Amino acid sequence: MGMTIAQKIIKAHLISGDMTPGSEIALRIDQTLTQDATGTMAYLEFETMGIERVRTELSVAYIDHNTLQCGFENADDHRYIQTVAKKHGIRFSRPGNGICHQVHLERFGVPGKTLIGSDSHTPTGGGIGMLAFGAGGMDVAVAMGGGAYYITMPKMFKVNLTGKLRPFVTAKDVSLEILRILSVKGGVGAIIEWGGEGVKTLSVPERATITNMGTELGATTSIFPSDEITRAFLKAEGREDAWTALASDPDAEYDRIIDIDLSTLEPLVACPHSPDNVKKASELKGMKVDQVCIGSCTNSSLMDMLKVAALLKGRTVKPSVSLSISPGSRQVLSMLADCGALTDILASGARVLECACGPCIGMGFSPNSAGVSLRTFNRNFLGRSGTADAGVYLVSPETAVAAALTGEITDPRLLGDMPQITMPEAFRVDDSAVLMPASPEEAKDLEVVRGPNIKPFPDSRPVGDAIEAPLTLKVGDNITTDHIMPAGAKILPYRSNIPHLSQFCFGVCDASFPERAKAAGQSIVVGGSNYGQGSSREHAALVPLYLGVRAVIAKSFARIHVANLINAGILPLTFKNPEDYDALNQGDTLRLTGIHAGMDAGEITLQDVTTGKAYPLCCDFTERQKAMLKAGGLLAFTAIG
Ligand code: MIC
Ligand code: SF4
Repeated sequence: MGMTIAQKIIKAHLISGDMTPGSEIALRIDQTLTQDATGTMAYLEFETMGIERVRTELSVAYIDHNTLQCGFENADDHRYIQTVAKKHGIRFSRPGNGICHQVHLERFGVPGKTLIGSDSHTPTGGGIGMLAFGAGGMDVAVAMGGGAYYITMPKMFKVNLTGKLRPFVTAKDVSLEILRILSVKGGVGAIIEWGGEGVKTLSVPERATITNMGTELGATTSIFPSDEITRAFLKAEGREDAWTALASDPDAEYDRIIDIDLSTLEPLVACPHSPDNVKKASELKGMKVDQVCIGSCTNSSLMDMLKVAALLKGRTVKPSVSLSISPGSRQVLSMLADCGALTDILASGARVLECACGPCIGMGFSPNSAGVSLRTFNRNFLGRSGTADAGVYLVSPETAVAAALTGEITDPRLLGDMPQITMPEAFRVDDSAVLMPASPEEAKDLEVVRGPNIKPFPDSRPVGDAIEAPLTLKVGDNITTDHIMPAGAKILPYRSNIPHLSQFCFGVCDASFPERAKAAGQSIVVGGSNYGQGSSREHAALVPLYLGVRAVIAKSFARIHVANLINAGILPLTFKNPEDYDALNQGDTLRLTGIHAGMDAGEITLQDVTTGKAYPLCCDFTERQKAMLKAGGLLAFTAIG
């Protein structure tokens, strides 16, 4: 039988396991990336493994999230990451060099290679034909040490593209269309391959916009073929030698095929507070807009920015709107400056921010009270912007410009003719902001600098045979990691300080949770379906661990989060009968007994001591996961092993 692109890369990297969907497989990882908000933890974890030098082909540490330095914390973290990277063989992308996914695509992505990153949007690399996964920091630490990355062998979905996008309809609208079709849960357990004739009409940055937002579908990852368009992109980056052709076999089989005719799409908008709440821009026409933000790892490529500059040229941003533009990388920003496009952007009245995540993760530029913010980003979860009552709408750069100029949601096709933008034959290559690691000899004497913000991570404990604890928090469906462990300018600087972070745990849902959990000593959390969707931040497991959470019971879990819970030694269980969720009440005392035998049998009984009722729970763990839970998480397991 023929193979899909992903199956071919998996086969070439398979260390163990059977490539049948649902089985656990172990993959060899060629490249890793970290960003600063998850990187400090990942490197602390790597250090505990006692390995002198990374064993990957390439590992890069980016500084792009925590760039607002309002105190010593972020600067200290940057210094720690810079020194730890230099010592252990990791390249260091300096603050200001750009957003990890954009820079990695430009400078390091290689078709056919595997990449894991401690950031959920690592699948952006699928735009260049990499098999790229978001992962928790501990998994990245293990991969840096040469260990395997374990995933459940996914199903294969194909999106078959035909036709060509019409002017003002973009790759972002393709991402929103697939979210409309599949929802934020529709990609769970699947790799999405993009194929068909329509693929030939999309540039690498456009493909990367689409694979980037595959994360919002819950997909394991997304991937495009590597073809002549990929080759031209790599050539323009001065890296044509990194190119190889990649295509699925004509008789490859897919579990699901979705057809999209690009020529029928329209400008779309994802409304608050979920990326799959999609409407047509024309349906929202006239809605007043307070703020527009252009950038993020979804839409900050040179092509995006050139289009934005061309549309803004000679026009002025409406006085009632505040417009921010963050180019994705120093390469993008310097090329905008070289060709004069930056001057057009500035002349329009836009505020140009540094090449970083910025407003996307609430690092500045929070909207006004009850504000309407149009963003070219990938997530619009409640509270993520930093303003609790703001409404964030996700759009393409073209739709963003239309709103900035008119002050309201406007179909961008009303802006007139789309200026012709072509991809340059050569990008401006300057890797001087990527610092090389020290040689192994030089590294021996190097000191890793640790500021006072860096606190040890919480002690995990082995999962025992019984847990009796109160249900300290019951939450609903689609709880994101932004609910569990919010980010933003006030909180993000403490990513290396779990005790401090713990005060904000579940702050969006119930600000009294941390106190209640601490008072209880140990507790259980109950959630609905798709619990833990969104980011890869392992803090959404480490902080509950610190607060004494021993088990999370949900209708279903998101992939990266469930791995992070197991890595932290927290027991994730699912309801055998989802309706049992309704019978549990916050405050009830819950009891789990016979946990070890239950893990082997695949089922554990939950007793609600308060109501006297019992419910069956599923625990479908692999032998490795069982051993990890019994050891108290991945680090303890690695130490024992
Ligand atoms: C995000 O977009 O939510 C983040 C911030 O990039 C996270 C990582 C983090 O929380 O540090 C992600 O997507 O994994
Ligand atoms: Fe940064 Fe936003 Fe992309 Fe996350 S989604 S990596 S915060 S730009």
